[in-house]
Formats: sequence, structure tokens, C-alpha cells
Amino acid sequence: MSSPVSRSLLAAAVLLAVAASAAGCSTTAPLAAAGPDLVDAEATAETQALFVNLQRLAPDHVLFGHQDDLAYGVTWDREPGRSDTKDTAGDYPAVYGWELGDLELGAEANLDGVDFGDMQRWIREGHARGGVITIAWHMANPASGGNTWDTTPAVHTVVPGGENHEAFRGWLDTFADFVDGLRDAEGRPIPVLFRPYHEHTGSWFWWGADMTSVEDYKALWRFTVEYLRDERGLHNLLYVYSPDVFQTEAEYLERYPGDDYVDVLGSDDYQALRSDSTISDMTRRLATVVRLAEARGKLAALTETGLEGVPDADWWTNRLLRAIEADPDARRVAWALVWRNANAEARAAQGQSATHWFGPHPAGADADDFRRFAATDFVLLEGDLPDLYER
Ligand code: BMA
Repeated sequence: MSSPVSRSLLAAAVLLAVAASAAGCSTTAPLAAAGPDLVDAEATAETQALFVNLQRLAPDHVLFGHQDDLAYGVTWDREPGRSDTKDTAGDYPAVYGWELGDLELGAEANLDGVDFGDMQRWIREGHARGGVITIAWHMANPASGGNTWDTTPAVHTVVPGGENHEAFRGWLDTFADFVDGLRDAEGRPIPVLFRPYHEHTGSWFWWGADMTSVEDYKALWRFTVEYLRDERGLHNLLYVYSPDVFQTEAEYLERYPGDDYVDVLGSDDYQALRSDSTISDMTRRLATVVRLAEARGKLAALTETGLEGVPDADWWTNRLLRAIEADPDARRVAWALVWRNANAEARAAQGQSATHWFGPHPAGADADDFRRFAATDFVLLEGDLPDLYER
């Protein structure tokens, strides 16, 4: 984290090693600390650093994340530099969630109308300010051509040997090309926490529990990793597993593709924070996820949460923060991401609920409470972050 110091230490170690080998001595000391044990043994230095730094922060902090934060807000759309989080608390979120649904169809904008070129620009901006990028993908149904919520069984058709496998490689290529275009100012690939096939313990997406077998789900996940990493050569991805709510460890792990295929153990949980009486369910689930993750040398995260319209004036401190802080294990989650703040006018024009927001916004009844939440030492917004991309 103290970059100039670690750079000069590394330089000193290199000089010593060079001097030692010039003098004919052998040295057994490693030149730099060993890398973390990631899905991708060739992960870029910045990707490794992100993992290690999130691990360092996790015991004492949670990074606040928000989906589509830079693209639009409750009352605005595509305004340079704008963010409902910043408008409310004076700083951007620490984690930016983005969504790729419809990229696989060759669309210019995602299923929520976010232009993919704009998205790449916002990802570069957030990363340049020191933020963290996570990507989900509400992918269309490859068997029926319907959308992501079309639950026609499809997984068995895209795994190796399936009739849609070749076409599905093409869909993964659209992802690989998009991610390959995510570069920092020096041309280095921007690290991305990739969260595919999420909420698979539920049955509302085509990869959901009732639509596919355990083995086919695992095969889909493993193929995806191997294709992106080994065939497409992407080395800036950390892979995030994120079931929906679960009761037992066995249920959580039922479709887990294996330690070699997952870097972060996540949990999507909207259910528990709807009422005071169920907050402890989230605490219990997070504690379980943290223990499972740490036993494997992995990170844990609250990968999606929120309450539509944030109707409670103390939701941030008295629900979300309380749920995370209530248990010494649960509080070691690395980040917590709330879902998007859909533009109210656009939603109403489409005949959909106009209160589809999950983050803060300045006119919200919860705005003061979000500021209290953001001001704690525990919660980190972007400006609170150390350099996450240097070890
Ligand atoms: C859902 C809703 C949808 C949206 C989808 C993908 O939870 O917000 O309106 O299309 O996520 O972002």
C-alpha cells in the first residue's frame, strides 16, 4: 500500500540478488512476496495487488459499492462526473458495479439502456480515481433467444458437447473483447471482479437451480473460466461466486465449482434487510460466507443487497451496517454493493415502478443516514481508499 516504500524495497532486493549472483553466491530469498493463490496463476500484478489489498482491508472495513453509479441516478441521466452517491455524501463509491446483459447479442447498449462505450469510459474513470470494478451479466437465454429471465433449460446446450457450445464461445468472446478494452492510462488491463451466473440458488435466471443440474452448472462455470483465462488470455479477472439466500453451508456449496475456479465467495441478499426481524439472517449468512472464504484463503463479499426505494430513514446504519457489524466474522466482508438507482422518469414512462432505487440520493429520506453510514471509519468510499493496485 505504501507504494514508494515497497518499490524501493523491491529495487533493493533486486540489486542484492544481482550482486549476489555476480559474486557467484546463490540466494534462496525470494525477490518479492509470493503472489496470492488465485484462479489465474498468471494474474497481472495489479490484479494480485487488488486481491491482497482487499484482504488487508476486510477485517476493519467494508467498501461501499453501487451498481451503475456513474451512468444515471434517480433524477438525472448521463451527466459527466455525476453520481447519486457523491451528490449525497460528497464522494464516489469505492466499488462500481456494471452490467453487460445484451452485449452477447451485439447490442450497443445493455438491457438497461447503458451504452457500452460509455460504460468502458466510466470504468476507466472510476479505476483511475482508485475505485474497484465489478461486472455482472444478465445474459440472454442461449437456447430460446429469450431474455435472461426466460427459464427455458439452456445450460446443458452451452457446456462442451452441447448444441449451442460453439455459439456460446462467441458470446464469451464479446465479453473478452469488452474486458480487453478496459485499460488504464499506461495500457495495463484494469482488474475486474467478474461475477457471472449469479443467484443460481434461485430459479429466476436460465442458470438457476431448477433449470439445470449441479454438474452442468459447475461445467458452465469451469468452462467459462478456462475459456477466458486459457484461450482468450485474460489475466485481469478475479472470479466471484454469488448465490442468493441460503440456509446451510451445504446449500451454499452445492454448486460451488471448486477452489481452483473461485476467488471471492459472495452472497446476494435482499431478503433479510426488508424488516428488522430478519436482519440476523443476513448476519448469519455473511458469517458463514466469511468463514468458508477464509478457510480457503479467499475473500468474502456482500455482492448485492438493498431495499427498493430505501423507505426507512435509518436503513443504512440501522439495517445494513448493523447486519454487517453484528458478528465478528460477518464484519470481515470486503465490500457491500447496493443495486442501481433507476431513473424515476424513465421507469415511469416504461410503466414500471418509479421507485426502483437502492442507493442513496440527495432528496431521499435516508440521505442523512447515508452520510452517517459513510462517515464511519468502517465504511470506505472511494476517497478513503489506499492505493489498491500496488503491493
Ligand atoms: C434487475 C432490475 C432490472 C434490471 C436488471 C439488470 O434487478 O434492476 O430492472 O434490468 O437488474 O440490471
